[in-house]
Amino acid sequence: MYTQSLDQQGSKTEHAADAETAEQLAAFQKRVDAEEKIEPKDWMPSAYRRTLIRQIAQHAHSEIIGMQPEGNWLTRAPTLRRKSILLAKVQDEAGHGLYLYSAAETLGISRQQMVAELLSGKAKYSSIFNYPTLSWADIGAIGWLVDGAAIMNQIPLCRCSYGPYARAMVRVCKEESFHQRQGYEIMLDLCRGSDAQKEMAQDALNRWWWPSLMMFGPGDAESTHSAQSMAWKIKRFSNDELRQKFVDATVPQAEFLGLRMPDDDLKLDEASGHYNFGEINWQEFYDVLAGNGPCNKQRMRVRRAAQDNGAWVREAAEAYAQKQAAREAA
Ligand code: BYC
Repeated sequence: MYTQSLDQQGSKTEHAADAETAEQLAAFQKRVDAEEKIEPKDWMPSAYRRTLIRQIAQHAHSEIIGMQPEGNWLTRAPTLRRKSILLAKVQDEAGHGLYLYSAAETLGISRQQMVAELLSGKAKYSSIFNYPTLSWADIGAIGWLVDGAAIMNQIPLCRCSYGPYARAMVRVCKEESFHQRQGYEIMLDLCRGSDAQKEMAQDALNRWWWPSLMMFGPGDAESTHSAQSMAWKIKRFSNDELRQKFVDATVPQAEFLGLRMPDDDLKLDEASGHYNFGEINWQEFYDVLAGNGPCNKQRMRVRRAAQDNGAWVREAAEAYAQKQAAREAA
């Protein structure tokens, strides 16, 4: 019912898009500049609504697809403690996906439509989840680097101008912070272990470092949405600014582990206090976005199968809800 009324509101807004006046746009920008939160029933430019739906849906899909690489190690975690922690983490990712789908629904798109766009290949999800998890150390590297990069990107999203997204991010960030620590703890244990374990940690770092840097998106000159998203205070920092912050925070952590970063050009610039780093292989990034990463096809195949295999659960839940509603109405 709630979603339906928002859907109608959404279509009216689309219909009225041509009629957006300079006064409306200026008044909206004034609210954003004054750091007021924009709420679902407030007037907003249709392009602001579209940008948020695109970004939040992509973010939600990333959380859901992101369960796959880690899920791969649930049955092979080395101890019961590690298995229960990993189970909780993967379950958290599902929860993040659900908060985010709910936040996007407040903009007038249905969950079914978002899922359909993911399954048809129209909607993107984060490039990082198209890489394989080949060893247990990859679970450590994902927590340390992937969740670490995610936190760097998501802490500023807690101040996003759109209220429901900003509020969802507060809880997500608290959980991501725990995820990052569990990943670093795995890396620390491996690095304090045997030579073979340390080598496994180094190999995971070698494979995950560059894809983690790509998570922040293309460089600022190539980023199509950044300028407008920053003006609307959806994004608070550019892709390159966040990438630099991540590098600066992570290099000392690698040093503490006693691991080498797989980048010969990485060097601290004493004057700025920032690390200079080597050229990212953007061709690889765009290949992954085009569906040609090492695991794109597998990720989508598994997601489609999960959708099909879960159809009976959705049907049963809907039948139950209808039965309850009919009882209440009687
Ligand atoms: N992968 O203009 P730009 C997690 C696309 S989940 C794929 O800079 P924007 C976790 C971009 O969509 C982490 N596509 O875009 C879960 C655009 O294409 P379209 C996910 C990417 O939106 C489980 C085009 O490139 N986090 O933490 O201003 C386990 C041009 O880019 C990527 C989020 O989703 C990419 N990496 O900035 C563990 C955070 N980068 O849409 C951990 C929310 C760019 O025009 N999202 N593209 O066809 C954001 O902050 C922003 O959307 C981005 C990109 C910084 C990612």
